[in-house]
Amino acid sequence: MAVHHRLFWGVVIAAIFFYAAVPQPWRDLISPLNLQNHKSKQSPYGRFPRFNDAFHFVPCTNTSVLPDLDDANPEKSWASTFNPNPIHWSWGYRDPFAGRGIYLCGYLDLPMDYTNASDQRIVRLAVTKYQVSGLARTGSPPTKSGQKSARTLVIEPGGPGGSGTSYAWHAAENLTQRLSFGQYDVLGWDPRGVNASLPSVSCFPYDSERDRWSLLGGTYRETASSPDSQLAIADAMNEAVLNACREKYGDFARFVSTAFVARDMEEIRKALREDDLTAYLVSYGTGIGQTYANMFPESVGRIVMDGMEYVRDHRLLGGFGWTALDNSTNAWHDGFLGECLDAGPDQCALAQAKSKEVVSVDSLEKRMTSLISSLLSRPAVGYTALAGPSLITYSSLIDLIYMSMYNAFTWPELAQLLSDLEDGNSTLVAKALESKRWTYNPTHPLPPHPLSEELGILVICADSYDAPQPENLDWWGDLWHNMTTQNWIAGNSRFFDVLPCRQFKNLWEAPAELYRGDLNHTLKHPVLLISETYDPATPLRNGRRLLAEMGRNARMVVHHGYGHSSRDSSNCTDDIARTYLLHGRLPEEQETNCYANEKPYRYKLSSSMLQSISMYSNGALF
Ligand SMILES: *[C@@H]1O[C@H](CO)[C@@H](O)[C@H](O)[C@H]1NC(C)=O
Ligand SMILES: *[C@@H]1O[C@H](CO)[C@@H](O)[C@H](O)[C@H]1NC(C)=O
Ligand SMILES: *[C@@H]1O[C@H](CO)[C@@H](O)[C@H](O)[C@H]1NC(C)=O
Ligand SMILES: *[C@@H]1O[C@H](CO)[C@@H](O)[C@H](O)[C@H]1NC(C)=O
Ligand SMILES: *[C@@H]1O[C@H](CO)[C@@H](O)[C@H](O)[C@H]1NC(C)=O
Ligand SMILES: *[C@@H]1O[C@H](CO)[C@@H](O)[C@H](O)[C@H]1NC(C)=O
Ligand SMILES: *[C@@H]1O[C@H](CO)[C@@H](O)[C@H](O)[C@H]1NC(C)=O
Ligand SMILES: *[C@@H]1O[C@H](CO)[C@@H](O)[C@H](O)[C@H]1NC(C)=O
Ligand SMILES: CC(=O)N[C@H]1CO[C@H](CO)[C@@H](O)[C@@H]1O
Repeated sequence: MAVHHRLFWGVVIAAIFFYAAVPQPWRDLISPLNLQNHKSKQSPYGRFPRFNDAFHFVPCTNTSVLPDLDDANPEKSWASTFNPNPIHWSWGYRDPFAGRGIYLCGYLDLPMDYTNASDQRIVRLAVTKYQVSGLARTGSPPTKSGQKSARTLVIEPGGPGGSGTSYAWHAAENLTQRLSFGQYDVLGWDPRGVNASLPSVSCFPYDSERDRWSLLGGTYRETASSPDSQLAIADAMNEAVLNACREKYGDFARFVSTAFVARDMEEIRKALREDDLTAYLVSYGTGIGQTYANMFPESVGRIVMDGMEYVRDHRLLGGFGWTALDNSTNAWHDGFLGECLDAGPDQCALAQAKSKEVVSVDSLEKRMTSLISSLLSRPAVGYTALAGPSLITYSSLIDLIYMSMYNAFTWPELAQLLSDLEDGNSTLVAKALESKRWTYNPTHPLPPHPLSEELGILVICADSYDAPQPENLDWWGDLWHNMTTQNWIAGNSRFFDVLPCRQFKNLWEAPAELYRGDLNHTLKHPVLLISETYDPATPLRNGRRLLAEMGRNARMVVHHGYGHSSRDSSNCTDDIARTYLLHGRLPEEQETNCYANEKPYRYKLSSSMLQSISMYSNGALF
């Protein structure tokens, strides 16, 4: 969230800076004379929203907030938020004279229940589009400027629960460059229940309440003196949280399944007036993509999925959790530790020998294991100026390690922090935990809405609703044991994602729609899958199984690199994705191997920038 604000404000500040710096002709069109026309709602670029625009787009400002669901005339309320003064708009970073792109904000109203025409309720989806050609000035001769691109790259960052509008703010300019040489507009939306879309699901009235709660709930199995009683506590807490969701949102949980999200994406395609869909879908977004492609095979244009899920697993009880467990410990061993030693002590603090012994991957792994397990009997203590006293627990440290496996760009930092902790200095780890773990920051003003955190659980549990469920907790206790034994890094975190499903069924009727068909429909155009060898959340095995089922309706890049999705950049992967998105051409072979350009601990600045941009999707669910 902090990251989003930084970039958002960056845009505003850049716009002010440009105003001061630009020469005369540009100043003319944003001169104070033009700026005073607030009442007429005229701008040098005309009026917004444009006539007949299904998304009601207006240039984004820092005050673009969607009209409430109970607003009797939302279009009018929205139109009145239009600020005709272009200095308040969010322009792209590029030179203001050379085809400035612009961020447009809008919304799409869709049925809450697609399966019941007599249910009048709607969801209002927040949409942010980066239009690469910028805007055309009123009265200027028609050019490409101000027009939508031939295809629009629809993006989705995953989750479930990730915000597509935030993703657009962070990444649209990079993505259009990387994936289309700047040819395509980029559109992100907040899925139903998420962030700025309405309703937005937060079952806690304030983020601080959720923080408190998570302190109790996030306890790892290894630290519990009695796993059974710890499980009973976690289960009761889940019941309380889901019950709060039902109190606050009624039957909404019946309408958030991935099948409905796929229908929303089809409505977005129609609103764009494009014959078929062009998209870049990441992580859980690939689950939306697989479902979409098989529900709407005739609408499949050029769809790239990156960080592969296999949605058949999500139909099974706990599947969303256990399907993720294959490779995070490989990433730790071969990547975090192995590449550390390859890079050497100048790049990685842990490569420094602490005794006369030569450091090997195995000896380093032993040292780390004993450091981490030492926290089982007693947490380490720390201090931060912001929070005061702090504890470094076994559970919180492993949470941090798991998060870091998502993005190899963070590894030097993690190595330094573990090395310091080993030497008895907890300053860095306390600071990292403080910034990663808590949402509420008492020094910041209270945000207008709490985060839509609980939406993710509702989607995961809706998608596995019809799986047979054991009555008692024993099966779940077994699953917890199995998952944490298989994977000490991801096992607990992934188990906590699925345990709430035990309670979901007691609180809601069946979801209005679940897609249960095959995944091998014949598509209008084949899709491109990108699946990573060391992905800590979406293992290569998932991509392979989907590819086997889809056959010639898909091709796959096996991306040899670290981290979640293809953020460990590879020119080979990018070239294949771009050729496909721009020209519709795919490799002949089912699988193509691509290798990351660089190695962890040795990234150059250019790719570090890309990495930090994508660090946004670093949440535990993604
Ligand atoms: C929006 O940005 C303007 C500066 O462009 C600032 O004066 C105003 O306070 C901001 N409004 C909000 C709600 O942040
Ligand atoms: C359809 O919606 C109507 C109006 O809200 C409601 O009364 C009815 O129960 C719904 N039917 C189903 C099958 O959900
Ligand atoms: C990504 O965007 C940032 C900020 O606009 C820019 O500095 C960087 O060069 C971009 N990277 C790519 C690969 O386009
Ligand atoms: C990922 O996990 C699978 C299944 O456990 C294993 O066969 C494969 O070797 C692992 N990949 C890597 C790169 O270690
Ligand atoms: C602990 O680490 C911090 C951060 O690197 C450093 O500023 C501090 O001096 C260290 N403390 C001691 C006692 O070495
Ligand atoms: C746990 O693992 C055991 C041994 O592989 C297996 O028999 C059992 O079905 C698993 N239980 C669950 C709930 O996954
Ligand atoms: C899809 O796979 C199923 C088996 O799972 C098979 O019966 C069906 O014929 C396949 N459909 C197509 C279009 O290949
Ligand atoms: C990847 O492409 C960039 C931009 O074209 C180039 O500068 C870089 O050298 C390439 N890297 C590799 C490893 O091919
Ligand atoms: C309305 C709302 O909740 N908006 C949030 C969407 O997500 C971004 C990034 O997390 C927040 O900054 C917004 O406040």
